[in-house]
Amino acid sequence: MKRFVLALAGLAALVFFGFTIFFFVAGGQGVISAHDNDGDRAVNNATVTFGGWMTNTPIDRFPNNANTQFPRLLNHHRLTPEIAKIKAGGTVNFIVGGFHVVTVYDDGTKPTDINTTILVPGPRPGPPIINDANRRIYRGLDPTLLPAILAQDRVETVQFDRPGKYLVICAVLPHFQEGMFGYVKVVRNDDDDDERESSTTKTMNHGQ
Ligand SMILES: [Cu+2]
Repeated sequence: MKRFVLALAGLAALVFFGFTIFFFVAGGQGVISAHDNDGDRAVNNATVTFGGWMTNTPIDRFPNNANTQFPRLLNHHRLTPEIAKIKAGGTVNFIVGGFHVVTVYDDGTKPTDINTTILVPGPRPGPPIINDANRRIYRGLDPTLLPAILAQDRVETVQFDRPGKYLVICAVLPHFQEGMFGYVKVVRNDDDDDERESSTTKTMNHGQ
């Protein structure tokens, strides 16, 4: 009987130490993958196409001259993608194609919040430009003042530190009224589901 009790105790001890070792190893891997993720979190950016030259009707912008360089009626007044998702601290590269004004409003601003009766005072060339500064956190370049080479073909890079959902509009009044707006969704570094998936993959790879 005494031997039986000893054997049982031995078995219990083995099971206990087995689990302890298992959790220790599993926990260790978790720490390793968390450290790996820290490196990934530091950098993140998205690309948003801000208008674009359409090809349903052939466009020939070559050679550069006033008649063919900017086919105004053949421009796609949309943001693609409409919602860009980045991590806090990341950047969005707005690739501008056409006569547009990149304008970003603070977290939670809705398109209906924009006062379209406030316009950049004239007289000035081109279409009216929305000038509602309330909650506006970024306004891009005025294409009417840029050299032709940059006026309708350029990149503007905007950085976002704080999590939130930021409204991005084209401030050219008729474009905004057509629906030329989208959002930048900024998530906390530890909020991203994709990151968790890659963490799992990394943990599995560590075991191989
Ligand atoms: Cu526009």
